[in-house]
Amino acid sequence: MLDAQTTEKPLTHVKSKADLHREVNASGSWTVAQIEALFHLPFNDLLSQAQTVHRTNFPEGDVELATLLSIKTGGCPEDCSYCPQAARYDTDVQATKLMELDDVLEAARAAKAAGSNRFCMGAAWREPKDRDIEKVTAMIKGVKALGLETCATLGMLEVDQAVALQEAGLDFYNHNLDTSEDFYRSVISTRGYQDRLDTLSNVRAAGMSVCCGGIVGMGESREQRAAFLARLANLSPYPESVPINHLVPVAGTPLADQKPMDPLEFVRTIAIARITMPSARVRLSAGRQELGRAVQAMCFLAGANSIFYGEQLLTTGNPEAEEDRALLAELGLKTKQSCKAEVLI
Ligand code: SAM
Ligand code: DTB
Ligand code: SF4
Repeated sequence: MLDAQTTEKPLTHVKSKADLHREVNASGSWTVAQIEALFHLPFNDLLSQAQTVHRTNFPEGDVELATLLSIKTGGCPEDCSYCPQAARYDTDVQATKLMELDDVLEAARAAKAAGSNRFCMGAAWREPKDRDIEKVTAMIKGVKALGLETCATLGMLEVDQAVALQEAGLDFYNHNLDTSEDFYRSVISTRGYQDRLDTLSNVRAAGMSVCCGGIVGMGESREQRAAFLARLANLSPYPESVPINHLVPVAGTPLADQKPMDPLEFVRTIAIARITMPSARVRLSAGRQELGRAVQAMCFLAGANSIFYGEQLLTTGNPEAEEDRALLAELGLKTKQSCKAEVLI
């Protein structure tokens, strides 16, 4: 019988598409075509590549738990087509005033007690006023003093506002590109892509870490998804945190009737975020209730290593904390918090 090794010459001179991507991207920049080629890889090859990148960059394999709190809900003047908090859409969301400091701190204590390591405060503003910044800085100081990582998402920021937040102890600012520049125009008209890029550069200038991702499943094409991931990966440096939201279609918003995207395409998107932004925390964000356990498990395999934790996102639901703990335990995944505790012992 012929030895397989003699019949099948190792094709060392032929580079796979995946090898080409790795080489080209030693330069650190991604073209849309390269990312589209990743989307076209056989599913198992893509996941295997993503898992290798993941293990190299996160040998602990831990999952970060981030808790969200809506500190100011609804009544937003913007027209983001996906958002239940836009005042112009008739949704069930009731607008509220900015929360009181003590209530925010109580929620942060509860998040910490439940095992969360990051606390993210979200406000439905186009941009904060300076008097809002004063109130939010007090919240940041209080949350930070509890020993939690702090994150805020308050809309567009000027550089002096970003500096004030950083000085108060804000670790991360979340501001999403949301989608590709061309698809963006069909989703939001009240602010431009460049406004978002400007806020991100103000956040960087103030010395904070960037949390920036977006939403998939809004009806964008695969090419547009690739263009969106290329924009994120080509930010210099790329974001430390990358939330990938699956659209939650909310009644009353223009995207209420959007058909869910193919779950395998969602897993591919996560894998490509991992490959193109190797050391970022890739967060499985909105839409986890709809994804179910099996798809989430595939997302963890593809390199997701952060989730929003707690039964509420901003205005929509999220899996129960207990359900998430059970899922992570079943998959044998440690949390970032438990890894820290092991180090301390
Ligand atoms: N108002 C601020 C802003 O837009 O920058 C901060 C809060 S806003 C709700 C934060 C992000 O939540 C959005 O950029 C979007 O990615 C995500 N989001 C909002 N509604 C969503 C939905 N229905 N499904 C999935 N993600 C959503
Ligand atoms: C992000 O990218 N996703 C979070 C966080 N950043 C602020 C928000 C998801 C919101 C989902 C819709 C809602 O609950 O209102
Ligand atoms: Fe307002 Fe943010 Fe919702 Fe857009 S995503 S409508 S800016 S709260």
